[in-house]
Amino acid sequence: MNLTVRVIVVLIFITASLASIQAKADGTGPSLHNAAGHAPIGVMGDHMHAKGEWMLSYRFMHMDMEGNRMGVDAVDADTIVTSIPNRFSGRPIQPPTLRIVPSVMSMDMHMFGAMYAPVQWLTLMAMGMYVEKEMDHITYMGGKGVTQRGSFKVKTDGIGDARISGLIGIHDDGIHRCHINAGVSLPTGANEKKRRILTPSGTQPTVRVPYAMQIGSGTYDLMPGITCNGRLHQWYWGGQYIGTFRLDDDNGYSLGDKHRFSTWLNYQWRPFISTLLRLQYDSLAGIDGIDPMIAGPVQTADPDNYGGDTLNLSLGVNLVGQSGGLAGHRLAIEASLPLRRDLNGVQMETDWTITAGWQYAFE
Ligand SMILES: [Cu+2]
Repeated sequence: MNLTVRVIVVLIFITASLASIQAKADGTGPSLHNAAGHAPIGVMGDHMHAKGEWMLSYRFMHMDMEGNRMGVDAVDADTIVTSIPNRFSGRPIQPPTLRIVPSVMSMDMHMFGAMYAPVQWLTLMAMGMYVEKEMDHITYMGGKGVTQRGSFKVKTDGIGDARISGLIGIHDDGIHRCHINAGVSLPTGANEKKRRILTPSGTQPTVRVPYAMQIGSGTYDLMPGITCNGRLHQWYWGGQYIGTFRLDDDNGYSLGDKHRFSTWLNYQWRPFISTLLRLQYDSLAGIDGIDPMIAGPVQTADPDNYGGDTLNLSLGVNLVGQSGGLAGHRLAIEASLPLRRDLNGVQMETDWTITAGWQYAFE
């Protein structure tokens, strides 16, 4: 993102935040104490709290990827290593095409959150996370052909990027409620992790792993957004936009800006249980720049093989405790499947994601 666009985004963000502070929200709306009063657990910053109310939460997210795709079409490993050019070709020992292919990847995220409303129109939110990633690779022998040399696994883990947000109420008419999400992401996650790999010539050097296997973005990100919820009888619905705009770069690059649109429908069968349906559309730009320490005949080392558009469908269940020791506790689960993926370059494809979480609201 160029500087002018960044400045404009920052100005819009500040103006919207200040304007919304004027329009203080008040009154009642969807209640957090019913199953219908919550968005799917995969949505962050979906609700505000009443003045003086706290919430602690833990979310676990698992993402599973297998196989590769170019644009919207699947592509197999033999085709990748015989036809996709290696952008580092021409440097010492770099073959003309890719020779290492990621086959399976999984990511686990443990997210710890806290929310507090110091006043009725503002809820503060902080989130920390611990991330674990695993990627299996197949290494092909030498500079050409489809003979495999072997396989290797890369594992990375660590504290991810921290997020701090203010949720500012801008509208409440008893049925509909809207707030601004004013968030920042801090570069607390590592982006210089090194691991041992297997090269086409059979050596096993320890190198800086590609962007996909790093834990943090390396950058300060602005995360502006808007969320609206509505409720009528047993039905609850909502929508959210959250952007991620990289404000700087680190090690010569920044990850792509992201736009995420989510919309959900929630039906409450009993006050303690509801089922949910959600559509999520993500538009992620490619990596801007390049880390000079990341190079190799593998798709993940090339910044052009990042970003794309995905549309996911999710199903979820919310359970909210109604009385006694269970009051204020929510347990929820959400599973997502991709409906459409249009990826830049050649990339692994996400097959499914599951998010489970616990939230506890108290005064
Ligand atoms: Cu909350």
